[in-house]
Amino acid sequence: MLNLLLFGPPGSGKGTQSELLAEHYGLEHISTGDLLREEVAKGTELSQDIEALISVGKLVPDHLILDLLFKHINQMDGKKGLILDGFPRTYHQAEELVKEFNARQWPIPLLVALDVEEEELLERLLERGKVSGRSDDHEETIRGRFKVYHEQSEPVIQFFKESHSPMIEIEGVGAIDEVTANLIRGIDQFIKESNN
Ligand code: B4P
Repeated sequence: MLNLLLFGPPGSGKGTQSELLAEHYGLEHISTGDLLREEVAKGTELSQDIEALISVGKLVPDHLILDLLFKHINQMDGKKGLILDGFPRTYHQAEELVKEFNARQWPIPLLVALDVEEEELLERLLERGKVSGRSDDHEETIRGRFKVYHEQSEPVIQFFKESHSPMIEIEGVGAIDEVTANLIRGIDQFIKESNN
């Protein structure tokens, strides 16, 4: 069972590449950003709290995303491996993920970190903002999301190092298909080494 985590700053291509990798490896793709946007679309009381956080570039509370994600995973048939896109985004989410996967006797996922410079990220997200209609794709919020990424999400890398969990870093700049090829090369190498 192959399990992957697509990690990186906002706009690094997590969503874009996760879909392509899910297709290539036959994995179930789960985007926590999409799960939250679906929750917002339902228009419940919780939706308003989530939208208020997303629109200013803040993360939603860990307990909320953990609950939403594992409920979603429990509804799946569980045969396919998973690609989680945008999760974990905090040290605590990473700890809980490993606990949960251990409890299910599933292999700890490979963390695939996409590396892209901030100027390129800003350009991509402003471009996406012209068509996405997303409340968080404008400059002030994007800069806030970069700050949140450095402060709250980068420690996930630290967790993976400390716990000796599998991790690779991949150059995320270039045409979309070039980045996909880089990713597949890195992941295939990991699979080969784990089978030896
Ligand atoms: P997400 O939905 O995860 O969004 P993202 O980080 O902005 O985007 P991503 O990296 O997927 O970029 P994409 O492929 O679209 O999160 C949104 C919000 O939800 C968060 O800020 C947070 O509030 C909340 N949230 C989500 N998960 C959470 C969690 N676990 N805990 C707490 N809160 C959570 O690419 C961006 C653009 O670049 C696209 O337009 C794409 O076409 C373009 N692009 C991609 N690759 C390119 C390339 N190689 N060259 C040129 N352009 C490229």
